[in-house]
Amino acid sequence: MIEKVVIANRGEIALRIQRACRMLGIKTVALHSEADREAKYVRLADESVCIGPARAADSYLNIPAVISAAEVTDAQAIHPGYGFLAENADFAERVENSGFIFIGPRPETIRLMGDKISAIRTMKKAGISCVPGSEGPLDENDSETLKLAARIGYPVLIKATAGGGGKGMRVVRTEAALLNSVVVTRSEAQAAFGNGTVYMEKYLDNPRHVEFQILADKHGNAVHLGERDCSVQRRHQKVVEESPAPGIPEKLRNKIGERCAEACRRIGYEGAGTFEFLYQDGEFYFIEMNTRVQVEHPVTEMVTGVDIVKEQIMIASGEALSFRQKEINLRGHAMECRINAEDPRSFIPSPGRITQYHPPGGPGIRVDSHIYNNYTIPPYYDSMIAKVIAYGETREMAMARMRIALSEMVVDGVKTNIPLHQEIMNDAAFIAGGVNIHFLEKKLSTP
Ligand code: MV4
Repeated sequence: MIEKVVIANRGEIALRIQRACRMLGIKTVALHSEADREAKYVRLADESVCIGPARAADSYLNIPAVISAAEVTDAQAIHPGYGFLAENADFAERVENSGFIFIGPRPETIRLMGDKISAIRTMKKAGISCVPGSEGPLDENDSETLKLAARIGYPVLIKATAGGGGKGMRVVRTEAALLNSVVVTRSEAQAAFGNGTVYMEKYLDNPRHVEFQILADKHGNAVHLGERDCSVQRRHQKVVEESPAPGIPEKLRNKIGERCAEACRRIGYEGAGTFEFLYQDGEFYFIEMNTRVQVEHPVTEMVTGVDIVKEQIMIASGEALSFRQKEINLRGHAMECRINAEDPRSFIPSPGRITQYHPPGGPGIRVDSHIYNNYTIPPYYDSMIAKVIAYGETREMAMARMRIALSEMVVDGVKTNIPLHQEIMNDAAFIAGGVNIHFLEKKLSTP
């Protein structure tokens, strides 16, 4: 059994993981950089270890330092959170080879899903529909590439197999532009990821980003926890997420969710995971799988009542899931606003000292945040300072509570995107529900 967990992360997720550990009676070790000495998650942990200088590459990404911290504190397991080392298969492997439990899927699974071509191949075999495209990498045979694009139909998208999250992609609208785009995407991917392998998909013009949450244990049990709509984004950074996705028929949700769970059983997936889909014209197309807990997991927790981080730890310690699919019922609606310390119009980060902090509250409001009065937001990391999550019996109720929460929330001393969230919550298209991935950028470009 796990008695002590090292939390290899910072900020709100470090605090979130501590809370799950506490629920299980597990001791926590906070790791921190020199810039995070005063952090709340360090103060609240049972123990803490400074693992290096402010720069993430010298601390939160320093694999030997993280593993040494687990050794000196005599911990049994390491939780990577999201970002940093969370989807680094080599890290997971070194954690296991050093005798610790990695709280997440097996290293081979992380590696399989980290390569988008092998992820798509795997899911296609498991009966999950994918975007029409190349069956694998594009080769050096230009006439084959041209033929393929003609068969798929323009526009097409060239994607790097090592990419994801929006890096290493290129839309191609005409045959004349195709071969040059392949060359350019390949060399960009080689430079960015050390892997120039690219593949082709039909470019979907106005999809929504809808993702399914799954949990799978080491005993062959897997369930889905419904879906989240994450279409409100800017430059591949999600801004608002909600569950369930507006307008998805229950039968379709159950069908896609069950296929995801079945795919997990087939590949022996272990832990929490997310299947990312594009949803357009009533059809789901799988694009990527995330093998970590996600920032937006609370909206799923609110509508299912499942503590996803607690389940991750229980699964890693070898326990069987304590519930079956039929015991998972989606109830009500939840919405999350990511509060960033940034200029609400220019999006330039706004680090510095928080002179006043008043979090919102009341029925159906959850705030996941590591900030406090007089806390200084360091300039080295992500600018997200809080997640405000609103629950309601209906989407309208959740939105109404979110508007009140945003109006109550005070963060002084730094700029925040709270005004942007207020605009979104009052936007007619957003209120109607079901906006696509271009909604926010279009809204921001119209004066
Ligand atoms: C696509 C697409 C349209 N067609 N694939 C962007 C990040 C990566 N996760 C996949 N992405 C996309 N893949 C096809 N075949 C449009 C996007 C996309 C996107 C996807 C989800 C959320 C936001 C997005 C913003 C721009 C482009």
